[in-house]
Parts: sequence; structure tokens; C-alpha cells
Amino acid sequence: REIAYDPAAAPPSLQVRAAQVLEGNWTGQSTVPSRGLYPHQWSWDSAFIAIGLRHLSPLRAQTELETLLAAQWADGRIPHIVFNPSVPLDAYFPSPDFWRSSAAGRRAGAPRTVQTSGIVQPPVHALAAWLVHLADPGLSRARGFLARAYPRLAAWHAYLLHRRDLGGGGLVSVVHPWEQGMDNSPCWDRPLSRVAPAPARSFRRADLDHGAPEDRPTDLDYGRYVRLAADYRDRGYADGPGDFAVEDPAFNALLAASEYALARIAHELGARDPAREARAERLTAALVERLWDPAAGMFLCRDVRAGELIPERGVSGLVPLLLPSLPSDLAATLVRTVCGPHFGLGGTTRLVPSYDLLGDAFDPHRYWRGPAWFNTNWLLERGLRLHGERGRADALRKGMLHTAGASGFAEYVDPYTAQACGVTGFGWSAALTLDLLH
Ligand code: 9WN
Repeated sequence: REIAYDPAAAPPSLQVRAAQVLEGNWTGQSTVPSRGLYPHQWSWDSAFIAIGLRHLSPLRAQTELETLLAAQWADGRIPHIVFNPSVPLDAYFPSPDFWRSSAAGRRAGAPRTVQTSGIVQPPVHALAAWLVHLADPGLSRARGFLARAYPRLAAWHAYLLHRRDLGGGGLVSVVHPWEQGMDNSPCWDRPLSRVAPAPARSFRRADLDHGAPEDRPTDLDYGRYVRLAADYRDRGYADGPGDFAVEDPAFNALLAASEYALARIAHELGARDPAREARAERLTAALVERLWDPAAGMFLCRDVRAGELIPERGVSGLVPLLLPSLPSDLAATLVRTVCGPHFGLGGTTRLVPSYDLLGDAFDPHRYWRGPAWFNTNWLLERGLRLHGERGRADALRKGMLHTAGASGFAEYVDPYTAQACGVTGFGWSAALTLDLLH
């Protein structure tokens, strides 16, 4: 019997499905992480999304970053959320009326025309801008993309290096778990325990309208997030010693990676900026000096207030594998740790979990306390490749592509079974899939 060929019946390819997610999440100027759960623009999401979007439309990828950079504060900070004024206030908490950026952030130079949050997220932007440029250098030059982005990115890094070195050792501190981006990682449990939670009745969580409570942070976590953010706001978003200050390996490694990217951007623009690479190397050296833990075989977070390393293994402590000038014995140790019993890659897990499989707080479904996320796995895939681990990088890439398709571009997945958790159609899961396909 002859089988008629019907192209409409063929299932769409992974590439087409990923593109559809990004199309659906595009607002005209930027991309939301998720239509329901995160209906505004997020800082590090936009950087990862631009890295994927460049394969579909270099113009849209440039616009994505330009929209974010347009919301930069005069002190150089890039806010972690840029609010979309057409979205109802109660669609996401905390909303613009909580942050009150243009009033409370006046002295720090918050923009008047857009509403933003007052905290930051990891500095993936210069890396993203460079990769976006490479996708279509002709368009980038014609639009003056890098020439316009460069001073803003330089001011952003200067803000972090000068205003946020709260530990005085040459590394940036985050002052809120939302800044580091892995909101309820067990790494924060100890420093957060000192923070008096805001009463549960004083705010309403919109996230529970979209996600299963057992996949999300607890109410107690939220009470502490609210307290820290409100205190920072009430200090006019001025930086100084507060209740929570942590030096995080991923945040600082991403800053170093972005410094290398800024050096390339400066070179492309014809400006000589030898200080940039030196800065990236100094950051790498400071990471090793302050955060490397030989017994754990990985980097740990430093609790700046307590003056000690936090004895928890989070995926963030593997991300410095991304750095080219990491000493080779440390890189080799990190590879062993990723593939060992705590993270299980190539053995018990399909993707690298967000937290120690053997840790007391491990939970395969609860947000950043165990599930695997696509952005951290994408960073590790690059790190493995950079340090000559081609076979492992290829296997991880394959696992990510399979999981992305099978989970409907889930926000995060169970690291053992790859079962989808959180929302599906998540922006960076789709974008980084596209990047891996190219
Ligand atoms: C708070 C948008 C963001 C990500 C973070 C992720 C989550 C927000 C939230 O969603 O955080 O910023 O409401 O839980 O933890 O990494 O940028 O996708």
C-alpha cells in the first residue's frame, strides 16, 4: 500500500518548536521567561534568550539586550526585572508598587520612564552581546550595536566591582538570593537564617497561581526575600553592609567571562583596553583564593557577614569551569566532581542537578534545591568543551536536547528522571536549545 507523503502530519522539529516558544514569549521589545509565571523582562534570562534568539533573528537578539540596557540605572546597575506597564499589577509579586524604583531609587539614578526592581542578576550580558554580534557582524556594525552597548556594559561592570565588593577581597557580593538567580538554593539557608521574615499576611504570592507549591520556594523563604528587598529599598538601594552578603562562584565567574567578552568588544571597536583581560584574570585568581575548597573539590559560597565558606555544594560552585585561565588541576578536579557521586553526570543523572545529590536538603523537584536547569547545564557544557572534555560535553549536549524536547522546554527537570517541573515553554530552555543546535 502506498503511503501518501503529508508534510503537515510530520511532527515539527526541535528547532521549530524552540522557535515557537520564543515567538510566543516575544512582546515586541523583549522576551518574557514565561507568559504566565514571569510576565516581565528578567535580566539574566534576557541574556540567555538573546544567545538563542541570535540564530533566529540577530535583530531581535540585539533589541532584546537594548531594551534591558535602556533600563539601566545611573549608578550602572542593570535591574533584575524591567516591568511591562501593560501587565496587571497582581500578575507577579513583587510588583512595581513594591520596588517603587523611580521614587526609592532616585538617588541611585533609577530611570523615570520605566519601572524596574532595584536588585541585580548575574552579569551574562557582555558575553551575550559579543555572541549576538558574532551572529551577524554586518548588521551589528551597521546599527552601531556594540558601540552603543559598550559604555553601558562597562558601567555595569564598574558598578559591580566598585560598589559590590562588600567582602573587600576583589569579588562581588550578592545582597539577595534573587540576585544570584538560584533563589532557594540550600547555600542560602545559613545566611538567610539570620533574616527576620516579613509576616506571611503582609504580601500575596502570585507564583502559586501558576506552579505547584512543592516545586516552589516555601512561604518562610518568601518572607525572608520580602524582608531583605524591603530593607534595601528603604535604604534607597544604597549599597553597604546589610543582613545578607554572599560571594557566589557563578556570579563572579560570569563577571569574569563577561570581562573577557568586553575585551573582545573593545578590540572590535578599535579601542585598546588591556585592563579588561587583566581584570578577568584577577577575578579568576580571587575566586580561587577566596572560594576554592580543596576538600569539596569545587568552589563554595562565602558568607561575608560570618566570614566563612558555606559548607553546601551548589551547582554554582561548578560554573567557574567556564573560565579559560582556571588552573588546569582545578579544572580537572571540577570535572571529576561533576561526574562524581554529588552531581552524577554520566552516571546517575541525565543533566547536572542544581544541588548536591547527597546533600541533606536535596529535593529533586523543589526549584533550585536539586532539579536540573538548562542555563547552568549550558554553561557547564561550554566549560567541559573549553577544557578539552569533548566526549562529556557531547553527551551532556545530547542529554539537554533530548530533555528539552521531551519536557516541552520545561523550566527545570528532575535530574534523575528528566520529568518536567515548574512551567513549560520557558524562554531560556528554548533559547539555549537553539544555541546547542547550531
Ligand atoms: C525571582 C525568571 C526568574 C529567573 C530566576 C528564577 C526565578 C524569580 C521568581 O525566575 O526567579 O527573580 O519569581 O522566582 O529563580 O533565576 O531569572 O525566569
